[in-house]
Amino acid sequence: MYRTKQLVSSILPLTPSCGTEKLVTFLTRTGEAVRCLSAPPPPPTANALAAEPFLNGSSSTYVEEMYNAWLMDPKSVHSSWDAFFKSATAGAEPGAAYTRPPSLGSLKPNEVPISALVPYLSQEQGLGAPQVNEKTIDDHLAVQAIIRSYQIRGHHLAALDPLGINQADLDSSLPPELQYSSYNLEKFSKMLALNVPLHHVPLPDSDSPIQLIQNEKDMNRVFKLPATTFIGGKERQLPLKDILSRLENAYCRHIGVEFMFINSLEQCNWIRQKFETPGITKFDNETKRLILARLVRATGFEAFLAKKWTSEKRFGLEGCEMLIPAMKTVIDKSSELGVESIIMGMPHRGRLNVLANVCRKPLEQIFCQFAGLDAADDGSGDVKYHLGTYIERLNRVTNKNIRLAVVANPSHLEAVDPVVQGKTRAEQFYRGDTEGKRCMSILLHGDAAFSGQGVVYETFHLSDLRDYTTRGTIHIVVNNQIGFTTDPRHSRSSPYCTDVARVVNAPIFHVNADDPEAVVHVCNVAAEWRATFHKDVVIDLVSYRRNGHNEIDEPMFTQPLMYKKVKQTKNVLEKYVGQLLEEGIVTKEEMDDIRLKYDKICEESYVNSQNEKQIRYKDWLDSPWSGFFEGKDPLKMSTTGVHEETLDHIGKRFSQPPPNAAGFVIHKGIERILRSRMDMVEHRSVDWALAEAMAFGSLLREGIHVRLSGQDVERGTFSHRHHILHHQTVDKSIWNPLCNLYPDQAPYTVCNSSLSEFAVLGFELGYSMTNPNALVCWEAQFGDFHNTAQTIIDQFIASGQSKWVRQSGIVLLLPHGMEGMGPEHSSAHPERFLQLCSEDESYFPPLTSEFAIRQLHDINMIVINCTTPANYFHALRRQIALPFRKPLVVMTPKSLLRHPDAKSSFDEMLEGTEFQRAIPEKGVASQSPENVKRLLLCSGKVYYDLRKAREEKGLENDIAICRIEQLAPFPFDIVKEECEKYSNAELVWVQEEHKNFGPWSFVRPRVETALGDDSRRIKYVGRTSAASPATGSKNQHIREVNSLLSDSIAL
Ligand SMILES: Cc1ncc(C[n+]2csc(CCOP(=O)(O)OP(=O)(O)O)c2C)c(N)n1
Repeated sequence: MYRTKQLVSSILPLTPSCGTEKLVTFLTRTGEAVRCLSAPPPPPTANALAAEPFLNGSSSTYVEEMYNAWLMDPKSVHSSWDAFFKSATAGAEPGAAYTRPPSLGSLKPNEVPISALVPYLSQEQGLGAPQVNEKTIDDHLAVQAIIRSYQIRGHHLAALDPLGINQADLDSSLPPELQYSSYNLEKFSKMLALNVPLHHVPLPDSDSPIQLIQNEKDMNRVFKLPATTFIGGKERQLPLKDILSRLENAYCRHIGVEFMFINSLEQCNWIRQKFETPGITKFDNETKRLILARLVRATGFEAFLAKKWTSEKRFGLEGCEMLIPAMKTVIDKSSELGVESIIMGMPHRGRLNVLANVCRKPLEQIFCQFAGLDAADDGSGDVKYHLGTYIERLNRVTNKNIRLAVVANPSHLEAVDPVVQGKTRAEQFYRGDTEGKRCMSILLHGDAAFSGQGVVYETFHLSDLRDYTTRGTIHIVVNNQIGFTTDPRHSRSSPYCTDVARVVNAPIFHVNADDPEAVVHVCNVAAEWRATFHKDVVIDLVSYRRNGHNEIDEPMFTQPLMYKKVKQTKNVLEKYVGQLLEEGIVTKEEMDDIRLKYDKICEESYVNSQNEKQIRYKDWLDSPWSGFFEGKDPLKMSTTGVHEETLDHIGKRFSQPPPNAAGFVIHKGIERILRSRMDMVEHRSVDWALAEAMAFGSLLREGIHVRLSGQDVERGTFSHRHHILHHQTVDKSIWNPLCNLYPDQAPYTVCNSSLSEFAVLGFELGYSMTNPNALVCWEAQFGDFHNTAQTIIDQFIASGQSKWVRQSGIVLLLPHGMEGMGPEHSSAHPERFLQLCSEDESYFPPLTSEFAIRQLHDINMIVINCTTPANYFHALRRQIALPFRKPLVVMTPKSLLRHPDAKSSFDEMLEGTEFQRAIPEKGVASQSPENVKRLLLCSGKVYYDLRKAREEKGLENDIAICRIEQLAPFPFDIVKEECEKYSNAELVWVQEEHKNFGPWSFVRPRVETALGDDSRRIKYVGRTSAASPATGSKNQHIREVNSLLSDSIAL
């Protein structure tokens, strides 16, 4: 293996991007001797590549495999390869070492006939090459090419569609590599038909090798098998007819395996072995009976629902009932291999069946969902096929405990994918399951959604990232070959609906879902693949949909021919029963008994469900936080201020260079930043970055895990954070001061994410769902980019608790501010978050001591736009101090990160201090409020501009400014108090954003509610309404700012 690597690395790329080229160069050099092998050859010229058309990416892998096999045993490869490698390693002239294998068709102008090899081979007698018969080389190479062609493209021929009308790859043509006529095996022609029992549906104009190789004599010729096939079992050579029939069996029956694009020989060989080994798909009778029993339940469940609720939508599984045995197989096998917890995400199709028969959720609870009962707990609930569940039970097959969770999801297909991944990752983290051996995820997809929704691609791209990987997800596609009413040919441009998975080198197992044993085989292989390589894998259950999109839809309107065929097709249970009866594995009586038993179970549960008077949303919770709420006063919060010593300790650690400073070279600019941080600490003050570090650090000290994720968050988009220091001369050598604050602190993770908002925010949301005692923050590069993750915000963050009683304390950090950076780097659109807040604009809650916390308790999420680092510090800490969890949306600053006035003293963060929902005027105006002519209410950075403008005009006595730090829930009480205090003042709301953006429309009715009488109004000062959030012109921006500032203070 090592030698292989050495040679291959000398002929394969040293740089990752030009792998094939270097091998090509080696094989096509025209002047230099082979002894130059150890020196990297120059990049190939276009001519050199054109000279050897066989050298494409996959053939170079093939050559590599041949070489690998040759090294282990020169006799294991065909003598032509033996000769080739001997001469190549002995220094043959370029072009002399290699002659083209037999042509796949007629010779092209630049192709070399095999005969050209013969003189060279005879010269090489001294090297021990055997006398080679040209025809033997031709035929062996042709057979090897055929074997490889089946491995690469056999799936195109597989009979995957249970209806027998569509090709899963949307292409009915036969790949030329699998046409006998493509190979120059002239002597095999004029032959008799070979009678190989093929079970797949014959292709139109069938021209596959097996059907066209017709010479009984040649079919009996024995060929040596290359090391890259396992069809021989223990045999190292086989007659041609066996080679072909075994290849057909492995690759062209009911399983189509796509894997040859994977750039790992070990992984390719692993898969070949799992599908090619003779007899590997055979099951014992016990397993067959288990598959049957599971199929009975899957089918019986849908039939029962259909019987009881004829006109209810349930998005039944009919046509793909094998999903249930498939999932159960994946779970059994994974449990056997050590997995203890499985987190699942899935769409509507078959969801109730999965809950009933995979998770074994009590049937009573499922049936109650059809009864339209009221809920016993708070919340608005969701339709039954969106709800989650969590169950811990004994896996009867492995006799081990297993935890199964199905994550609740919205209608938005695939949006749950990253959420599941984040939740899985978090669970692995808390279990210390660093290799993903104990906890894993399964994602289910519909065929149309899998290829259509971009978040699938975004989620795949998280699969191999250090801080986001879940060490392999098993994807199962319920490929019913239709999306609502749309045919696949109109819903995707890729051949298969699964092609998106190829980007991460995931093997894809297409399987005819009407062949239960084939399905179970691929599921076992998928689970083993995950356990072995910890990489994603896809199972494509090619099936059909027996009913319309839902049970009330008429599919004949749009797919008349398909549905004609559906009506003529027996369900998979009937087919499998037929097979097992024929094989004598079950009797008809037994079958009737099994069916009746399940029907009885359903009936009994149905009767019990009739006694239920209420449903409980809590029964459908996917992430129970056992112990978190118990014994807590829901309206009592712990303090957020900390000891001076803590601030000092964290501040100093955060400001120090790495401990081995002499050996760890940091950038001069970082040295300056650290010095200025240290200076602040010594003067007991903090800027934004320091306050954030102190919030994180103090939570870590208290045992709270903190995770900060997003694009470029390690440094910070605005180069202010620098949580990771990089050694300037040693690659990958880094220092993370916040991981090194206290010996017994909780772990801190800060990680630059992929360039995705949808998947990464979804991931962090999922991460936050696992454990309430963690601070999980996602930062957008600029606030407005959150809109590509809008589904996560609307469907999960804003409404998750109400729909699914699921809480999350996730923090969204959204850089916001109108600073002349153009339309897309200015506004984080606070108005959108405010509009999603559930608070009633005209309800002034009772003024009790619990006013603030009750507001937090009752709202769906918190939106803040603070002006001081200390307030940011308290807001972050408050996320954990609360006795419940709410998402927190923070409009974070840009220029304020370095604004000399935007600093706080340690005094504002010490014990006894807390988050300030609003910061009233504290200057001279507050001492003579009756003289104040105008009270400006504002939020965020504009405060500093207003303060400066007021000062420049000497209006400190006339104008008071009150900052609304927490926009939602709205500080009605403080605003009321301030307005009453300045009873003679005109009330003005000032914002930087255009009138139709920003908080104005949210604030206005609330100020009016706070005022409580109609005599006083609040006036707007700010930019006018606009289509674009900000101008692209610097000058116009300055004009707009000047205008709004002068209007604000114009008395
Ligand atoms: C993001 C999104 N867009 C549109 C829809 C509406 N919709 C619901 S189901 C469906 C078809 C889904 O087809 P497929 O993924 O093949 O799953 P199937 O229903 O066939 O099981 C569509 C378009 C949706 N739910 N989510």
